[in-house]
Amino acid sequence: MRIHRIDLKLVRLPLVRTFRTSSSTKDSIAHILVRIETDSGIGWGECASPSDPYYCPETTETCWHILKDFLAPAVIGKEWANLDQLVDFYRPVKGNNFAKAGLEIACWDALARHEGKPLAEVLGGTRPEILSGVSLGIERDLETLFGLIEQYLGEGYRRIKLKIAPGWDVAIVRSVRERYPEIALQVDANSAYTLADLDHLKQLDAFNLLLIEQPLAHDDIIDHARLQAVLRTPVCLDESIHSAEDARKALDLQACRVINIKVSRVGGLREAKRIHDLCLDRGVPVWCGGMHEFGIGRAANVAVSSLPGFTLPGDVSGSDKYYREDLVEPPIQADNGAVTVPRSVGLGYEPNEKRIEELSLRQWSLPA
Ligand code: OSB
Ligand code: MG
Repeated sequence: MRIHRIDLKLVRLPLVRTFRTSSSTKDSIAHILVRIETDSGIGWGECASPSDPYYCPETTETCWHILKDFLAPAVIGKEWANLDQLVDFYRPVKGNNFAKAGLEIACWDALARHEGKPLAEVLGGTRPEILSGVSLGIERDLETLFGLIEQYLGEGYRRIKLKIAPGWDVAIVRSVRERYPEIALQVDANSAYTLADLDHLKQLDAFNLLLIEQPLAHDDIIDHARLQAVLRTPVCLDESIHSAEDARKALDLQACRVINIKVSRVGGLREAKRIHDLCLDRGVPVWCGGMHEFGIGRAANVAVSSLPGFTLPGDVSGSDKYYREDLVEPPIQADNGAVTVPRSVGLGYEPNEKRIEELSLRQWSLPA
């Protein structure tokens, strides 16, 4: 397979609801779409980097730069038969995983379409449907949060994740747990705490949480191990894990008992699968995290979530949780908290090219 054309398109969509975490606030999402043409068909990918460097060091603009000036030139015109060979062409590029994932997903889509198979099947997925939860941001007050929980439980979502931060943590979680004693509930701190908060964080042990996600620094696995040693609740790492090697080291250190696998944070589906395989081998549960992807990136999340080790509900919600109108047909739908894994070829959802064209704020192509 040979890529002879690469198009980058920057698209922005308003979120149906402002999303606030301990590290950022956003009311719209701008992602770079990657479209490739190969000698055996096309492929689509999505670069799900936030616009600001508050979740990770990358931004939309660094992704644009790395894709345009390094990744696209590294792969164009080269012959490859599988993703291992493709990834080798840009191996010299360190880091920049969100940029890499955008291109890599497009290559998986092209490969799956070429083989005439659904992406999930090419990855080795076994689940006919995946389990969905929702991630709820920090809200103005508890009543507003209750309203949202009520809505999503009503829609059948299988678990609720609450964003927490100092001032919006123990008391909020206690109230939610008192109101909903039985629901699957977890929290995500996005690195809002340090070991100085250890006694405070220990209070979360009282609420029967599935896990506490990334309580400490984005680049730490040492302090997380110290925290996990005194917490009953499983620690789940998000920001700290960029590769299967990171996952191995974190598990060896007992820095966590669960891993959130985000396709974009780890540089694509190939590395996501490697982390999955490692965790499955070690009996460590994983789930699929999200970055408010449009339908293209979320289709990749659906496909990877079909692997057998994704035993916990993920942040792969229906399109309507995020956008009034998504970029794919049909929109991604969660029925009773489950998304059916598509059986059609490639990503399994068709990008609406006309709408994408209309919405593109900036375009770049190689060759020009
Ligand atoms: O930490 O998981 C996170 C969104 C943007 C950046 C970081 C995170 C999130 C979410 C929402 O929690 C996940 C989603 O629904 O796509
Ligand atoms: Mg997270």
